Amino acid sequence: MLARPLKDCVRIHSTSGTTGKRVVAFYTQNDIDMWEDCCARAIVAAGGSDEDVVQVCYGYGLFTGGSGLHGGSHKVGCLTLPMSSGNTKRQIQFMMDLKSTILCCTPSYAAYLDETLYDMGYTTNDIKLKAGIFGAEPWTEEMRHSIEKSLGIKAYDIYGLTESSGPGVAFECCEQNGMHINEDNFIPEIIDPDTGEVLPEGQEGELVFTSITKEAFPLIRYRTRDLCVLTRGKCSCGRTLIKMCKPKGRSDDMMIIRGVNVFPSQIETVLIEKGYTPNYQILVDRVNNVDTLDINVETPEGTQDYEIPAKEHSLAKSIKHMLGITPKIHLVPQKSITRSEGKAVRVIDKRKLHD
Ligand code: DLL
Repeated sequence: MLARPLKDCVRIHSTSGTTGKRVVAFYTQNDIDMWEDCCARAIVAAGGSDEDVVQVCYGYGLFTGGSGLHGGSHKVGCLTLPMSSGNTKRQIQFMMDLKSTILCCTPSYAAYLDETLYDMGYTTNDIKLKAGIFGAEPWTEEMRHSIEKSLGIKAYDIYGLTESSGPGVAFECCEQNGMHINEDNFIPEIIDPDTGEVLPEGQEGELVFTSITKEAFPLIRYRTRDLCVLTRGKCSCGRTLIKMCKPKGRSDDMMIIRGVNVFPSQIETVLIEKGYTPNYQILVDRVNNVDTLDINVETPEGTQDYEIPAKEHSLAKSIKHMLGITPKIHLVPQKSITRSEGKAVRVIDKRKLHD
């Protein structure tokens, strides 16, 4: 899929390949410049300027998150901390010592950093963060509010995919209500994932991109598998770029459990609304030809042992209300669910192993 001789290319990035075939994307210098401009716009839209200290905790290396936001931060003239992900206590130390003002990482890692900050005995009074630019995985409005409240920041969404360059295809502005697509570089369309038919503005379907300016790895009506809605309207920030809503999940993320379509984000919404942390694990299996849905959730602080069955029952009832099927809830000890430093793995679908 390379559209330029290799000698014109200056970089590659790649997807992890854990959920399918690994994609290797190539970049010319112009491609890198365009991509970094897109990320710079995201930082400015989140209130960033050359006065800011940007802590980049997306992974560096083959993943596009680290390099993309790093390049954008340079373009804006921010002081850039190329932390990459991991070494969470050190992240907190740098955040305090260098007075980071903008945090860039996955939303699940932001939640982990937040938890670690408090575990280390600090509070938001000890840090100077004002904004976070979080993306690379689906996250709910409930998770946004929870992170904003706990870290005392504004949390902005950012979207992109390796095939399109990386983060920065779309970014949120001060309205925090959908992401502006960089239409001078990417033409978006929404299609019906089953028929391929282009759907009118405002209807939900699969997001498709055509790149206008990419040289080495151009996209022509590239299917992202992300389900979303496009809306064009007046934005209070003054930008006229079309907006995409938060992706509702990937068409290939959707689980069909006992015939019901289930997205992990629906479960996350209920958990956070009911005061649980966003640390959970969804286990799907098939026993005697019947699908089973088990959800491990960490027990809220201060819960007495005798309260656990009632809490599990009440949570199962709320999720049944949302999904129409009853899950088995297991309240597990606090901090027993592995924290993610990059994209969180929330679903283990054992049915795929049997098939
Ligand atoms: O995740 C690029 C990225 C890095 C975006 C950092 C934002 C921040 P991939 O690893 O190729 O690239 O994964 C792309 O991740 O098709 C979506 O399914 C999902 N995704 C990315 N951003 C969001 C988001 C990077 N803001 C795939 N909300 C995409 C929901 C997202 N899903």
